[in-house]
Amino acid sequence: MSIERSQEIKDKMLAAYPTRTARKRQKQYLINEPAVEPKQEIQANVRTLPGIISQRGCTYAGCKGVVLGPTRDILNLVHGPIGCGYYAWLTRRNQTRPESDKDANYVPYCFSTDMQDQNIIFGGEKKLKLAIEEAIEIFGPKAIGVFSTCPIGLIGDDVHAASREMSEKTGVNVFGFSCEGYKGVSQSAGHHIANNQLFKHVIGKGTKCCVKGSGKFKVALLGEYNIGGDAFVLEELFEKCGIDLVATFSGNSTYDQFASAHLADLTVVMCHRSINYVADMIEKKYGVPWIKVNFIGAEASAKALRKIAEYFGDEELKARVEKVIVEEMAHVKEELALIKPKVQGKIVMLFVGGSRAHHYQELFREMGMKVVAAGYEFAHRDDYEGRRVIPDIKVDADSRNIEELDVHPDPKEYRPRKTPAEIEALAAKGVKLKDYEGMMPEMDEGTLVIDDINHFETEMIIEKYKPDIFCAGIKEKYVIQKMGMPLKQLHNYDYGGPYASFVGAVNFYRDIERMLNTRVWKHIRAPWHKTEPLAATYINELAEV
Ligand code: CFM
Repeated sequence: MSIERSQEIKDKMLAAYPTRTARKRQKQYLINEPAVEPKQEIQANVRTLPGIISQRGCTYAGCKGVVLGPTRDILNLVHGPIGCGYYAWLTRRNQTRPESDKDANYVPYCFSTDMQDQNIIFGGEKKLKLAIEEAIEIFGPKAIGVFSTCPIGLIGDDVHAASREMSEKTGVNVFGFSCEGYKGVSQSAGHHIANNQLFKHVIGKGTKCCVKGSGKFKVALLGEYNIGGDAFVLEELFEKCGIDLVATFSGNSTYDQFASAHLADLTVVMCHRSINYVADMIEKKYGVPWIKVNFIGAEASAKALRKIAEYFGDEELKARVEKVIVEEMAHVKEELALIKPKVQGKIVMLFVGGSRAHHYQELFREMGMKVVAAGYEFAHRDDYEGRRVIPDIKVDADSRNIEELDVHPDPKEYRPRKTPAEIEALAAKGVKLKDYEGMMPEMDEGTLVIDDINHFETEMIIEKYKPDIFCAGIKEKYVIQKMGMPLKQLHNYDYGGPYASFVGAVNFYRDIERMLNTRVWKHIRAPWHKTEPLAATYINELAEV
């Protein structure tokens, strides 16, 4: 896509808006020029313009739904009306596998305080404490998370005090989240709140006896939420390589895993947006460094494994990793040889969350497909431009609203895993700690980057670019499919997946090829194709004739 063509489309989209809206909106569009200096800057993580119909979610969705949702033995209690509680309920997204039938699994349950009018008027803390007591009595969980919904913040219930009181009374670890839906500009605020509370109340509480495996290579995997079973295949992959997965945040996870994540010797981060805060805080307090990885795509998975092996610097591990890559790649290459000729050159657009719009570009690149436009719903500038911009990101009233924890090295447990000289040597080998370069440097020149895309813009870029496939979520799916174009959901994978690791890549190649080449799209005729549009003439015009 040429810069001129993208510019033309950008101008057309902006022309539809009132001047003030266009002025604000244009800061969130960018025609990518990765080689240009100074580097381009995009506006992100700001309030959605009123009336624009964003695809974003709320703070409660980010905290309860995303970060804590997949945890199976923390009882997640939603403090609020039952409408919000609906989202505490069993979802297809969160798969989990307890080790035995006797192990706790609260994923299929919905726990809510079911606030009624009179609780809203007179306060709901009493009801919350009773609900906590009842939950402990019936389920006997190791921990309870209490999630505040919008009305709770409005009436001023103190979920933290109530949680503290119940913790002291019962001995169960109960902690609250001030994750009222309106708290931030999107679900991103909810991620941060979830990170803070997990760090304050869970991480670090575990001891060595909680850690599975006794191997030399202990890793905590952050930002992996087991969508479509991704965590399951990653667990298998790590095992094959002889790497011990101490904890996953939070796909297929347990409370004990979270509690002992600081005992790993390396933190690897998949979704940077949702959990980089925990990775940073673990490093500061316990001395465990973190690296950014991506296990979406076969090449990406190989790269991630090599990065981990290089970090540990153990020759045996490196050899084992290479052997696994060769084995896995054999199948991948076979499949790619069949699929690639059928999909090569097809055009893709991805507008997803805060990391997948980047991660899935690797998979499409492997298939020889072309990404012409991409964007996040709620990511920050660092996810677009790289972490180097973090010091320059303006702190506004909305981001100031979210607590920043002041973290220091733990006097007893801080143990730097690498010396400064080792860190330097790793960087020289391409393993940069605490680094993420973001999505834009990996996208082609002339591609369109749009933050917080709305429905009008979605339709516009589809009309202008005519992509072969659009990747987004359920809110966009049927509207776009009615245009006669396949939409691949990347929030929950429709009915497919897993897509992580080498096995996942093969699943993805097959699913995309099927979606692209099925003839069903040619048979779809939008309603406006079938019916003659209604036409009329003014009566007074007729009278004049
Ligand atoms: Fe991270 Fe996620 Fe994502 Fe996200 Fe999400 Fe998600 Fe997502 Mo939907 S944590 S940013 S808040 S990878 S729910 S599992 S798929 S928008 S791109």
